[in-house]
Formats: sequence, structure tokens, C-alpha cells
Amino acid sequence: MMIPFDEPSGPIKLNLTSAEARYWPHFLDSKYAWQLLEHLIAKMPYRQDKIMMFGRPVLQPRLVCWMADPGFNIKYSGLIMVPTPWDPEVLVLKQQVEAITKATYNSVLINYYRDGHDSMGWHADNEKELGLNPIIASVSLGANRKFCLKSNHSTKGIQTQATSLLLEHGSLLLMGLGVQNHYKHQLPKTAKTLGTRINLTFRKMLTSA
Ligand SMILES: O=C(O)CCC(=O)C(=O)O
Ligand SMILES: [Mn+2]
Repeated sequence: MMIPFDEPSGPIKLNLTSAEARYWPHFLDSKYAWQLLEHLIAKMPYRQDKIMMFGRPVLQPRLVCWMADPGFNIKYSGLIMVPTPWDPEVLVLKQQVEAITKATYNSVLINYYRDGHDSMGWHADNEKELGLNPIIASVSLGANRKFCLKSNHSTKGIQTQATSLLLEHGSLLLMGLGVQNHYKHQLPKTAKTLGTRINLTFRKMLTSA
């Protein structure tokens, strides 16, 4: 696969309180990003686990693949996942993400949303294995999806409104200092007819789960 050297424009600074986030809409060349999506759909070992919802086991509304340096397990929805070894294409992507975000990562959670019914609920990536101030870099491929952020704090007793951002094909969102500490995020379901999307969140695990 060709390595894209498309000069990415941006970034756009998100207007958040006590948190830093930046968004590069055209991080990857579009054609390369479609090829990468096809590769990740065909070649990665995904799993779909059952989680408890209202006391019943239900399948998670997406497929996942955990890839990391050897020995870095993740605890995810109460399950321990052992990493699959680095895929060479994902390693190239990791290096590009590291160069543009000026940070290093040793793991990535790959989420595969088959269509608009697949989703991820409100959460923060604040597991203790990520340390006190996680920096997470999120690359999106395929269908454009709405991503929502809401503050954990209220102003004068009024809960601040959630903000949303369209995560576009080939984009990069950097969730920097404060985002996991002060905000929650989600990728809501949608009734719109949407195609497949893959999101990769690059993380730096300080210890293994
Ligand atoms: O799919 C997305 O854009 C969000 C993924 C996410 O929040 C996560 O992997 O923790
Ligand atoms: Mn997350």
C-alpha cells in the first residue's frame, strides 16, 4: 500500500473548557484512507463480546480489535483483551500520527462500526493503565459519523450542553490534556443509512491491565 504524503491542513482547535483537542479534517489522503479501510476490514481479527445491559447479556454494538506492544492487555467492558501483534500498515499510520501529534503511542483500539446501528455509548478513556492525563489520537475511516462531547461539570447548577463534531473520512482528532478528565464522549447510533466506518484510537498504556 502506498504511503500518503498529503500535507495535512489544519488543525482546528476545539473550543473546550479545561481541555485541549485538535482536529485535522484531511489528515490522510482520501484514496489511501479507503484502501486502509478495506485492508482493516479484511485482515484484522475482530471480536464482538457480550456485555450486560439492564441485567441481560447483549452483543456489543460494534466489533473491536486490540493491537499493542506485547504484554499490554486492556480491560474493556469487564473483559481482559490480550493484544494482537502490530499490523505493518497500522504501524505506518501510528508513526504518522506520532509525527503530527508530537506524542508516542504503544497501542490502538480498532473499532469497526458496520453501519449506523453500531455505536459507542458515553464514556471517558480514563483507565488507570493510561495514567493521569491520557492523550488519545483518533483516526476515522469510511462513513462520516457524529461524535459528541459533554463536560462532567455544571455551571451554576446547569449542565453544559453536549457539543458535537463530524468525524470525517481520513480525519484525525487529538484528545489532549484534560479531555478524559473533564469530558465524556460518545458515538451515537443513527437512523441514517450509513456505510462502514473504522476508528482507531492510539493510546499510550503505562502499565498492562
Ligand atoms: O469511534 C469513535 O470515534 C470513538 C471511539 C472511542 O471513543 C474509543 O475507542 O474509546
Ligand atoms: Mn473513547
